[in-house]
Amino acid sequence: DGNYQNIVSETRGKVGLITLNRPKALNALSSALFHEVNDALFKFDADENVGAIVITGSEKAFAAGADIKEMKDNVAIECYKNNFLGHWTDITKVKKPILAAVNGFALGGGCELAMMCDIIYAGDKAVFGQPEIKLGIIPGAGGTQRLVKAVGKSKAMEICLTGSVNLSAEEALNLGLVSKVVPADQLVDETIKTAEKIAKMSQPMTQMVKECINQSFELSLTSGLLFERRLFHSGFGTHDQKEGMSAFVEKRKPTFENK
Ligand code: CO8
Repeated sequence: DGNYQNIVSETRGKVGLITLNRPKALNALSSALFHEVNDALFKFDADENVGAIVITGSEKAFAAGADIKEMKDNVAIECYKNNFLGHWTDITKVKKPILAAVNGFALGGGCELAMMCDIIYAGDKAVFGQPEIKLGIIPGAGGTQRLVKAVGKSKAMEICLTGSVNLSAEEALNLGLVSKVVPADQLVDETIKTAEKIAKMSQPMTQMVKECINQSFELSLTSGLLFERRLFHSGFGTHDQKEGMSAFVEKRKPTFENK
C-alpha cells in the first residue's frame, strides 16, 4: 500500500513491514526515501491492528548510508537553515516497538537507522560501520552517541575514527549492538516472528516498556525508577491488566484489547 517509490510497506498479520527498496543504490537513504519511511511508520503507529513494526532492506544491503550523491554539494548555512536530515529522528517518536532486520551493509546512516530501532536482529553476513570520516564528515544521526551506548567507548572511537573498522554480525552480537544473529535467508521471517510475539501483548504496555527503556538513556537512576513505577501503577487502571492476571489465575490464555 501507500504508493511509495523507495520502500514497500505491507502488513503481515499484526506486524507492519517496511522494506527499503532502492536496490541500485544499495538502499542509500535519500531524503525522499526517509520521508516515505516516516510516512509508513506513522501510519502503522496510528493503526490499531498493528502492534509492532519491522524495517528491513535487501540481502545485500540494509542501507549503505545517507545518499552521498544527494548531499555532496550541500552548503553549511543551507543545511542549518533547512535542518538538513532533521526529519531522520522522527522515527524515534514512533510509540510502537520497531525491529530492524539487518542483512548486508548497515553503514553510516544505515547503521544509525538500525540503532534508532528498538531491537536489531542481524543476518549472518551483516556489516555495521560508520565510514563517514573517510568522506570528510562525521556521523550525523547517532553514530557518535547511540553506538557508544551499544558497544562502549573504545570500540565506538575505533569505528568512527578509522571509518574502516566494521563489525561483523557475530562481533555486533558479542558487543550487544544486536540481540540475535540468524542465517541471512531466514532473517526477515525470524524478525517478524518476534514482532508477532510483541504485537500480541497489550499495546499500551509494550509502548510503556519502550518509553521506560528509552528514558533510561536520558534520566538518572532515581528519576528513571520513578518514571517506571508511575507507569507501572497506571497499568492497574487498564482492562488488559485485569485480563492478563485473571487469565493467569484461571489457567487460560489472555486476550488483550489494548485498553
Ligand atoms: N549514497 C549514494 N549512492 C550509494 C551509496 C550511498 N551511501 N552507497 C552505494 N551507493 C551506490 C554506488 O554509488 C553505486 O552506484 P552506481 O552503480 O551508480 O555507481 C551502487 O550504489 C552500488 O555500489 P558499489 O558499486 O559501491 O557496490 P560495492 O558492492 O562495490 O560496495 C559499499 C558496497 C562498500 C557499501 C560501497 O557502496 C560504499 O562504500 N558505499 C558508501 C558507504 C558510505 O560511505 N556510507 C556513509 C554515507 S554518509 C552518511 O551516511 C552520513 C549520515 C549522516 C546522517 C545525518 C542525519 C542528521
